Amino acid sequence: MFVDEVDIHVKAGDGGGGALSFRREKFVPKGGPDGGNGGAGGSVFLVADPHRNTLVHFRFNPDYKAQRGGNGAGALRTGRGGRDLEIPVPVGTLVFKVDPDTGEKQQAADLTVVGQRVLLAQGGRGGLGNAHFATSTNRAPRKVQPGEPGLEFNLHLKLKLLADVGLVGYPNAGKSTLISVISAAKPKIAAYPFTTLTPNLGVVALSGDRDFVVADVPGLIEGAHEGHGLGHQFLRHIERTKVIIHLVDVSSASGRDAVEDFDTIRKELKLYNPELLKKPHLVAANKIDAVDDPKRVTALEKRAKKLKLKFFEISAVAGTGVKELIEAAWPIIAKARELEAKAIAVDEDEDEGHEVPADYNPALMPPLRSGTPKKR
Ligand SMILES: Nc1nc2c(ncn2[C@@H]2O[C@H](COP(=O)(O)OP(=O)(O)OP(=O)(O)O)[C@@H](O)[C@H]2O)c(=O)[nH]1
Ligand SMILES: [Mg+2]
Repeated sequence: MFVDEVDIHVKAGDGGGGALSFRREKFVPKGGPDGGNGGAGGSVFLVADPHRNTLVHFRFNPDYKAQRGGNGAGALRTGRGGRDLEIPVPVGTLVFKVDPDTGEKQQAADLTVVGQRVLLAQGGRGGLGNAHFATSTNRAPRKVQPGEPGLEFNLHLKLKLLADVGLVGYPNAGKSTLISVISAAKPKIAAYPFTTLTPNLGVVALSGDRDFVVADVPGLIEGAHEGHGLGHQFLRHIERTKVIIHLVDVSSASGRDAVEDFDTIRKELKLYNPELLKKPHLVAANKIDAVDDPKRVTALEKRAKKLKLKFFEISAVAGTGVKELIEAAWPIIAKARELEAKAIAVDEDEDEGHEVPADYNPALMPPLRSGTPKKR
């Protein structure tokens, strides 16, 4: 099951309480306070895991809690620290903090890199034991602190897959067939529309160490923006792609007008997000093996050329022209990756010399519970 939006609740561990204790040894009367501090509660992190590509596991487990810190003990023993909780999420997961009162969402993180680890809820600090409060005038303090509560949040997770190439087209155009030919993905393929109900990802390996990720999204039809067919709901998964391959069925058997189909899909893309049309597009006339009226192909080619888009004739089933198509996508991907790498390098340079304030709280958001934890 493919799930790309979920609500979860996370809670960091509470800090352990400080201990109230006095040293008791034979022949040492009034041994003095020796209550140790409580341990810190565990924090909650999200980690981008390349082996996940849906949020489905959250559907059944919406609550996450890190371990609390242990209480302090006599003989100045500090409580053990609570274990941190790491929650794996697919790469491309956006995290929003949900205001418990208004339901308003505010973006808190975007996990775009494999292994990226984001602190979401900081564990509470441990309370101080009575040993801490001993002074020259109060040598037997009975004061201890409770542990600080761990922060907790309501979160909304939204997946925007990170693929290099997005495959779009009418239902039945052959998108799933193409992804099954160029990658190891094995989506369902059938001779009826809306075979694909959720996006599929595939890795395409070219010669050398070149590879990229393709997303096959469910077919679009006219009026998708109004919810027709499967609607626009999956288009956000191609918003972050670097290239769009627009597949058009030009076979005579389809009984469809290739140019009309092509224009309809472009219109739907634009209605969803005009930026989608600004991405590089490659137009692929598919099912070239089943064409008996070549005019269908030339008309589409003319339309593509008019828009200054590269045009390919392919047969996903027979493999004709497929290599040329994916090789044409590569330079665009390579260039975009280079620009991305540069942008990250610039970011890192700018980070240099930034001073982190001493009271910096790495918790990304203000706490859910009312009132902030007590200052010490
Ligand atoms: N003759 C011919 N048939 C093809 C070709 N590519 C795909 N088909 C057939 O077209 C039909 C639809 O293919 P799919 O790959 O399921 O199409 P899709 O675009 O993924 O369709 P949806 O998931 O419904 O949007 C299947 O019967 C395929 O065998 C091709 O190059 N030539
Ligand atoms: Mg399909």
